[in-house]
This record gives sequence, structure tokens and C-alpha cells, in this order.
Amino acid sequence: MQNLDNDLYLRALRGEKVERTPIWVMRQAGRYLPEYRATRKQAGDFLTLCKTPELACEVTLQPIDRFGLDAAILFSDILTIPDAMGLELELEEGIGPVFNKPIRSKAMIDALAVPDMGSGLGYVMDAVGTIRKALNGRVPLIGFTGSPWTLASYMVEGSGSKEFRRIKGLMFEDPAATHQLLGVVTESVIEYLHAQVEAGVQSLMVFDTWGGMLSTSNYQAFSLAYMQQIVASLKSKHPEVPIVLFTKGGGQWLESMAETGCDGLGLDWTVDLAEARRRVGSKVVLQGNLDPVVMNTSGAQVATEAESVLASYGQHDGSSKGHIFNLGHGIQPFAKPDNMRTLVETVKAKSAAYHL
Ligand code: 1CP
Repeated sequence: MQNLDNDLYLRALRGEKVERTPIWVMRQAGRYLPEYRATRKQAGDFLTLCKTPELACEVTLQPIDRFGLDAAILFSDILTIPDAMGLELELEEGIGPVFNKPIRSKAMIDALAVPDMGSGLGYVMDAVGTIRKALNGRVPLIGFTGSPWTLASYMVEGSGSKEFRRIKGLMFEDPAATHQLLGVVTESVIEYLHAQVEAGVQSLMVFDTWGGMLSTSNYQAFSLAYMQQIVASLKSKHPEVPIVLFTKGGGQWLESMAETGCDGLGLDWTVDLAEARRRVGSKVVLQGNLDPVVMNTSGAQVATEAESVLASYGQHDGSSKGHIFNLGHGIQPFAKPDNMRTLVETVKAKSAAYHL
């Protein structure tokens, strides 16, 4: 394995003692950056950007070059898997992701198959290889997937949703069909993550954006159980690759999430970091959790709020696995790029005092 110039993020995820808190930001390559908007325009549309390895590489590196973050995240989307399964993803301006062929019947679930990682998703692995080369060991590269529940939600709803009437309706009315759908999505996710690791990603994150919409028992059965299978499979083959699970709105389930054997948990801003540390901090690294809206305010506010996140985790005194700084969800298109600089500088300057 190639030596890294900056391996702070990977050392922190292994629970090792580090000299300061590492930082990266969900959606760090995105619409708040003028250079991202320029590359996206050059690509023509979002999917072409994802499917052109040189351009995906270019936008992956933009926030690294500009801000000096401690990790890069593969530029892609969680919806590449259902797209490769034939649902035909499109990104509609002002609406967001939409599938031309959403799941509307049991027959459509029966017809689903694990997509071929080469012909269907090879562009993602090509992007990983291109990015690793371009990074040249500066920082580690994070690969990712959506959770099976989150992917199934988009596949059945056909687009984003507020109430999840269709997927929850299916879950309540036909739990067997729902499990069948989640099963084939889980198999696909597992193959996809193995392929990403083989192509060169150095850590993994599972985005369970919509697991927090479920009751506790349904979360266990329809979301967490499948993430558990993913962790078990990846750990059996690639035990050296750390895995972070992030269920947005999952703060009440941290104990059961930590029991999956994952290395870290992503936290949204509703979770008190000090309390999360008491509950699961000796078992897993905690990643988060500044409210992304802070990034739309003033630089002074960003610095104050970032310091309070650091203080809330507190001293790295060996009693817990540690903290990685991030937002509690993706940075928004309205965020000011200068605030990202302030955030990174604040975390770098102020966190060393918590690692004495
Ligand atoms: O340029 C544009 O207009 C596209 C906006 C955009 C971007 C920048 C989309 C469409 N996807 C992405 C990139 C993306 N998506 C990354 C890249 C790496 C990074 O810098 O972090 C990642 C990790 C994702 C993951 C993703 N896509 C999630 C999980 C994380 C989360 O934010 O909760 C989800 C739910 C999606 C679906 C999706 N794709 C795009 C949008 C706008 C959405 C959200 C739709 C919704 O609100 O339901």
C-alpha cells in the first residue's frame, strides 16, 4: 500500500492517537464552489460529470487543493447502483434525482438483478483509479454507498420524498417483497464496495440518509440489519478498510449501530457529541456534527460553532476512540466558500489542544 503524506484520517479511524482532529466535509465537492459549477457546466450535466473519470477526478480534488482537507471523497452519487439496475437516473434542475423507471410492482422487484460491476459501474472504478493517481498519496480517498434502505426508498418513490408513502406502504403491506428488494440491493452494495476497495478507495462510508424515518423496530429490521450484512462482508475480506455508518436522524440507535462492528459513526447535529461519546465513544470513532446551516452565516460564527463542537467532544485522553470533524449533513449550495477555509483553519488550529 502506498504511503500517505497525510494519513491523519485513517489513523484517527483506527482509534490511534493523533496530533489534531482530522476534518473533511460531506459534499465538499459541490455547488457552493464556483470551480465545481464550472466543471459541471463543461460536463453538460451531473450524470456525465459522474461518468467521466477525468472530470469526476477534477471535482474530487477541487476542495482538497483549495482548503487542505484531510480526506478526499470519491465524486459520484449513491444512485449509481439503481441507475445500473436499469431504473434510468436523471437529475432534474430544481427537483433533484428522478428515476424514469421506478419500482411500481412486485414483478419489477422480481426482475431486479445485481448489476455488472464492469459494464454497469466500471466508470466509478475508473474514477477511483484516476483519483488515486492524481492524489498521489496526499490524503486518503473515501469510497461510499447509500444504505439499502435509502436506495430502496429512492427506487420505490422514484425521486426524493418527504413522507415516503410508497416505500413505507410497501414495507407495511408486503414486508416479504420489501425484504426481497433490500436483499438484491444489499448484494449489489456489497459487490460495489468490494470493487471500490479493489480499485483503490482507502475507507468506506454508508449513507443511510432515510433510516431515521423509521420506527425503532423497523429501523432494526429494514435498515440496520442490511448495513450489518455489509459491514460483515467487507470486514471478512478487507478488515483493514475502515467503515463509517451514518444514519441521519439515528441518534437514538447509536448503541445498536456500534454493535455492527463498524469503525465509526457519523452523527447529525441533533446529537449531543459529549453524550454520544459517553454512550458509544469507547467502541467507535465519532464523526460530525456541525449544523451545515452555520456554513451560510459569518466567518466569526463558523469559528465559534466549530470550537464548540471540538469542546463538546472534549479531551482525547485515551478513554474513547476519538473524533473526526465533519458537518452533521452535506454542505449546502448556499454556503460561502470562505467559511470552509475558516472552518478548516479553526479545526486545525484549535483541535491540537484536545490531543495533548
Ligand atoms: O451538481 C448538482 O446539481 C448535483 C448535486 C449533487 C451532488 C454534488 C448530487 C445530486 N449528488 C452530488 C454528489 C454526491 N452525492 C456525493 C459526492 C461526494 C461529496 O462531495 O460528498 C455524495 C457522497 C452523495 C451522496 C448522496 N446522494 C446522498 C447521501 C448523502 C446525503 O446527502 O444525504 C443522497 C441522499 C444523494 C441523492 C442525491 N443526489 C443528488 C441530490 C441533490 C440528492 C439528494 C436528493 C434528496 O434530497 O432527496
